[in-house]
Amino acid sequence: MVNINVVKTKAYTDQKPGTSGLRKRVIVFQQNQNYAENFIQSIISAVEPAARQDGALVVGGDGRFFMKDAIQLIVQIAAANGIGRLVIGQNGIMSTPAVSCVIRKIKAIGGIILTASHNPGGPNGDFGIKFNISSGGPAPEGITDKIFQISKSIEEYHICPDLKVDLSKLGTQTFDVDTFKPFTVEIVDSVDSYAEMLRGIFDFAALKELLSGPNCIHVRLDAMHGVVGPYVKKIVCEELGSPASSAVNCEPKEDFGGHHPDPNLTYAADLVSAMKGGEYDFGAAFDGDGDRNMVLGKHGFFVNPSDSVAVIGANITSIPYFQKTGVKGLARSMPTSGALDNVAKALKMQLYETPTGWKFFGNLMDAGKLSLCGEESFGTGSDHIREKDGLWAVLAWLSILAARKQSVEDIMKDHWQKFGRNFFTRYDYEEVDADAANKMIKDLETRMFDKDFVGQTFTSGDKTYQVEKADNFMYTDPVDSSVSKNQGLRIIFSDGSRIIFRLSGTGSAGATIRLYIDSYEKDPQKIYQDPQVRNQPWPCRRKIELCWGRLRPLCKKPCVQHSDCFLVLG
Ligand code: G16
Repeated sequence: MVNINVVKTKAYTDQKPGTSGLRKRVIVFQQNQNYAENFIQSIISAVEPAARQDGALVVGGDGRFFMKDAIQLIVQIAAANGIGRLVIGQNGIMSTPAVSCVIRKIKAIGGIILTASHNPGGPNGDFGIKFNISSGGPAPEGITDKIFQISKSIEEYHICPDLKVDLSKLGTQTFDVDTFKPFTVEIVDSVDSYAEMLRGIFDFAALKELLSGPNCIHVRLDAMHGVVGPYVKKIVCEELGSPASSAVNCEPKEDFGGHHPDPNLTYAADLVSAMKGGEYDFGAAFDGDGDRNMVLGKHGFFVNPSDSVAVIGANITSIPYFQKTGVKGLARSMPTSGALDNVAKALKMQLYETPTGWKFFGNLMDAGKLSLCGEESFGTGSDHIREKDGLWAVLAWLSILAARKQSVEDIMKDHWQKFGRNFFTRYDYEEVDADAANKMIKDLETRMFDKDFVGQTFTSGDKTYQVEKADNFMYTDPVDSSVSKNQGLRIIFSDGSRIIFRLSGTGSAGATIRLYIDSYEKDPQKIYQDPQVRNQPWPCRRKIELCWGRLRPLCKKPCVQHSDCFLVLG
């Protein structure tokens, strides 16, 4: 018989889940007494007691430092709170999309994912705990608010301190927990259910031909020592026949090899330089927990994530899943470029614009309104699960390559010729003082709401932009009518070009200001410009840094007071 202890604890005030779960430095979880215990108890307390005994929770993580300790705590606290069954990936490993898949497959009441996504790991890095609901998607705001409220007033947690689970042993372990009926822990293969799901979505025979047939292409998939490694090896190499050498950095590591597991041009620089050599036709990188992806073509041709989802949308019939389900609608997060809108318009599909955060797509999918969606932050996915899905995106692109028999670059250029191009760039100002960042957003909002602002024109090069609308994005969910306010400041010009400012919800220290620029071009002579040059926010960028970075005292006014800060397009 396993005993339950009731432990008195002191509440913390900072356990508010961000865009996707609670993310903090590892030392915050490690050094603050009961910090992890409190949050895990708060998550489980948010699950109705009546749903616990017959319910299962899926648990998995991206392999980062502190994950195994957190899983043992989840086991002990779940048992003590009457959860009937836990399903855990072997050695704790399970990608975020795979957790979503398993929650849906076994009809679990939810899942807990241990990840800080693309943030660095190791003892000095970040850790995160995220709760997903029975649909397989991240908990919506109503539930994360409830968890936060509980965490602010928690006085005790329940735990079975003697209960230890061997995470390496596949199979079911059963425990007799005091008060409750047997508590079972099932350790499952991390890849099996997810691979089975992908077989039902894609034409594996066509992909096998593409990756290992007589006219095969050469791919390089870089897991950045995150959780996707075992998935790439098993699905892409073992099953689809790509050589073992195409799987790079595929051993999950607690510190991601000392790097940021962030699939973008900065942090996946090794992949970019390997691709430049011309040996590979297709390259991709994934983040720590496997939900983000970056796609590259031969010689390192970069596919912007906002374009990536648009290309998948325009070629959606290359994917058997959508031939069966039809296309119910498309969606993008607000800051994501309007490339997908152009596809939706041309193909007469419904397009939804949601706030940043994958959780906002879930309601639309559950209501049968949404099939394909994407975000500028390297997230792409569909209603096959309720998380973005890095490997799914790669197989989607490979399906398009197989069907069109063209290179990535040619597919992208054809797309721009047909739909026009949205030049998209994003600038991040990280770890700035949180109060100063909030003040900057407030000051900017005040200026944007000035009665003379709408209608003003700004000229850059041969282009003139007129402000058509300026607002703080507010979203009313079309399904449950819930309202999410203050989702980012938008300056929208009459040709659809946009400048957006918002504060990130995924940082672990201070604040991160994001500046997004999306400018549309349909002149075929101009669609091949470099977006970094076209959307250069200099000198705006420098002024933001001067104001809100280390040199703040040099500039007393918010930088947005300087009129040239708005001259960022062109
Ligand atoms: C999370 C969310 C995404 C969001 C991203 C960036 O991704 O799931 O929907 O776009 O954060 O959010 P922010 O701009 O607030 O930092 P992930 O991969 O970090 O879990």
